[in-house]
Amino acid sequence: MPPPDPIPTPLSSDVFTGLKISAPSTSAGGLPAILSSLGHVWEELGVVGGAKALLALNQKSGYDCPSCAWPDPDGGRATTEFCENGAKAVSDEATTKRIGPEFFQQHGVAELSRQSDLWIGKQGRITHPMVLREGREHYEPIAWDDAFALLAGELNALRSPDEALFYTSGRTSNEAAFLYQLFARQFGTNNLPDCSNMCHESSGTALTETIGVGKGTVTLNDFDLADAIFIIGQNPGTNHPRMLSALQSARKKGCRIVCINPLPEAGTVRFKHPQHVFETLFGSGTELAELFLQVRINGDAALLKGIMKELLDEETKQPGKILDHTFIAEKTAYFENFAAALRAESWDAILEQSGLSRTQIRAAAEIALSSSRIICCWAMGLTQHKNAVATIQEVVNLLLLRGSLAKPGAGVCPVRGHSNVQGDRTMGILERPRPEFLDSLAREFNFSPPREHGHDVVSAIHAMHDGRASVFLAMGGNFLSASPDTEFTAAALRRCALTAHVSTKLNRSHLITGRQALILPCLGRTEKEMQGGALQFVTTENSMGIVQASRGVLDPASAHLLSEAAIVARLARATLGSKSHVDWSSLVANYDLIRDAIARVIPGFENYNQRVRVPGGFYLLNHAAEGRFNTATGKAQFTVHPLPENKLEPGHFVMMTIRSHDQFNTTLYGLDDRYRGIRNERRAILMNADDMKESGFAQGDVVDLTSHFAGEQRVARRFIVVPYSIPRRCTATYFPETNVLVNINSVADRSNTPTSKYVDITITRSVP
Ligand SMILES: Nc1nc2c(c(=O)[nH]1)N[C@H]1C(S)=C(S)[C@@H](COP(=O)(O)OP(=O)(O)OC[C@H]3O[C@@H](n4cnc5c(=O)[nH]c(N)nc54)[C@H](O)[C@@H]3O)O[C@H]1N2
Ligand SMILES: Nc1nc2c(c(=O)[nH]1)N[C@H]1C(S)=C(S)[C@@H](COP(=O)(O)OP(=O)(O)OC[C@H]3O[C@@H](n4cnc5c(=O)[nH]c(N)nc54)[C@H](O)[C@@H]3O)O[C@H]1N2
Ligand SMILES: [Mo]
Repeated sequence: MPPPDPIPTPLSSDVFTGLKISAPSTSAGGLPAILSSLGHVWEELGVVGGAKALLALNQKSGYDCPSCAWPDPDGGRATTEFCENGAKAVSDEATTKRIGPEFFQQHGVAELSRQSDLWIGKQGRITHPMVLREGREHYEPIAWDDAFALLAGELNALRSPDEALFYTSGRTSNEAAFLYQLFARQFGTNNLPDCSNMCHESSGTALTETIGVGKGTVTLNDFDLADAIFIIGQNPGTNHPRMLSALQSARKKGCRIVCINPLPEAGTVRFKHPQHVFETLFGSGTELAELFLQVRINGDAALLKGIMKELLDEETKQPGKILDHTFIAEKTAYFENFAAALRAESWDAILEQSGLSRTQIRAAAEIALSSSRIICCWAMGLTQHKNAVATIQEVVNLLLLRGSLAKPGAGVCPVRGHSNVQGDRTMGILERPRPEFLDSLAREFNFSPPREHGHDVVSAIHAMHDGRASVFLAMGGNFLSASPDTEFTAAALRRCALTAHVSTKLNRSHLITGRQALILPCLGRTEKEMQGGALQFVTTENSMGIVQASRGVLDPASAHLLSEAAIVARLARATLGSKSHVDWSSLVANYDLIRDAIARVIPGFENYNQRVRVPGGFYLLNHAAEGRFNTATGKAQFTVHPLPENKLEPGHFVMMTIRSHDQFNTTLYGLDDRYRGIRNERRAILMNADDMKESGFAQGDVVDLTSHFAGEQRVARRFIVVPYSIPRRCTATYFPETNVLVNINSVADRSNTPTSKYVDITITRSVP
């Protein structure tokens, strides 16, 4: 029997902050973006420190931006190759504010839990390792050796290594990630859940099966060569602002851009390049998208089928002119099955589910049929649905029909989130490792890695919840707030013997803990890493498979911080002792040695140390980009999927949880969602004005949201209704305030990703 839960600690603050609404922006970037970034930088860093940090950002001799995973241009980099959000991410990490032992002595965990996420995040960098002992209200300082001994003791007391969970968030460098997975496997488990499980897991699953690699196949150069770019379920103006420069440049070369989104997101419509001063001040910006399709939430599969039906019809009218028959014959499998199933699909269902007209779908099809080089980009709008894997495979189907793969200017582009989430996976952070990877790890380090698959995020939460796992260690991230079903996840974490977080800043996961808890404060990407008397650099892989060096430039926030790699090495020594034959101390004293080991274990990393020292780094091999498909048939595969069932009962709505402009995942920089014209408030629900009228709501009404899944309900109270341009019966709220509504069992087929973009809700007026 699990022990009864202690008095529940608040999981969030539900205080309103004072909503202000204005018209949504029609363009992104420009002067407001510059002013907004400088404001954040000065507030956190002061003018001098801010300039130093920003000048090194994304320079070939500097550090990799800790914000998103969008690549840097290959050629000369502007001295300001950063964006508003990069600047905010840097100031958030490089802030001059500090929280040390006095702070924790002053504030207990229950008190801290009542604060808002914004307040918690703004307190500053954590300076000392801290421990929360059983039954105590306050974290106390602990010496590093004692912290490692405590964690090692709990790990070694487990009945089985599979009762330990080793979570990773995607900021961790290749070097730290490689050591971390090695430690977990030498300890004896593949329990390596990571943020990808909630993010692009569906893309990895879909692509591996159809084209044989789980990554994108295009690079930035391809953007300049594309005839058409489809941007599906992604908000680059806010989440990948540097992508807009690539789109702008493609547009100027005549590329046609299509945006598919339930919301008319700023930036994809019109964009002012913040680094082109003249344009920023005086220009009206470039019109990026020529076609915007305001699809219903999860109507993408229907829309894609519609576009492809038009292509098949047109092929019947102009035989041999529309489909790329040579490519289909030589490079693909299962075309006939696919075409037969698609012909049988009904237009009624397609129109109904997509919420679009036949004319709109025809317009998209016309762009597809007149473009021989097509790139499809997507992000969370496609990956976080029950049928996510299937929808992404429809994207692949579309590209295969037009032969838009494995040639310049064409291919798949899943746009990754965290700056090194792709690299962490390449380094072996994955709960279902491939046998060849384990074989080579075994050879290099002379041990037998566990072969059974481990837990992903959702199954890790279940395991903690029912007592099958009880030590939780996180390499970065904010597991409680980022995970679905906040109350359920909180109960799971509280049942652990120990929860421990390697972190730069305080977050809610430090406040909802196991019987004991540790905060292990680490260096961030912007800081100098000294090991073995020498300055080290780390490496990362961006969204397009480019691996490059990152060198911090700032002095560490505190003399007590360790690097993530050093934390893993010391923990491994404390836990494994003489059972491990790895020379952890030497590896961590010289990161070149870690990279040499990576070079021997992971294909594509040969001569890692030499190649990554070349400014700009190197591209990893991508067989699919070269036309070699490592699938069951050795070809790229067409796949057949039924239309998803998006059934809503009368009075129900579908809710997507999205990012505002002032946040990086669970880290809040501020309370404004500037481009959408929603300021100073995050507890808002965006609704269609006709739906509001029909349900009797007016702007500013305060409502409670109830989610419904498999007969279970979850409630989130006090949200303010805001009318917005969104299809009927679709609504939007901000992540993570509404994670409490995402049922733990509502996951994508096969990728097990929480369906954060499809929550079935009812909306009722709050009782004051
Ligand atoms: N500034 C900033 N940058 C970030 C992040 C951040 O929080 N802040 N997070 C990083 C991370 S980890 C990630 S994964 C990425 C996330 O980048 P995005 O995927 O752009 O982020 P979301 O806000 O989740 O936006 C999803 C978009 O999909 C749309 N959408 C939702 N449901 C559907 C649907 O059913 N169909 C279609 N077609 N569209 C839909 C929404 O309207 C929204 O525009 O950004 C990364 N970069
Ligand atoms: N409802 C809903 N839920 C979602 C999503 C959604 O769209 N909707 N998106 C999902 C997605 S795409 C993702 S990727 C996950 C994100 O999940 P996570 O990656 O777990 O969450 P973050 O908010 O990015 O983590 C922020 C914390 O990381 C720590 N940190 C920052 N920098 C460093 C560093 O350099 N080293 C270390 N060790 N720690 C550091 C800080 O303590 C900070 O508080 O959330 C997922 N959850
Ligand atoms: Mo993500």
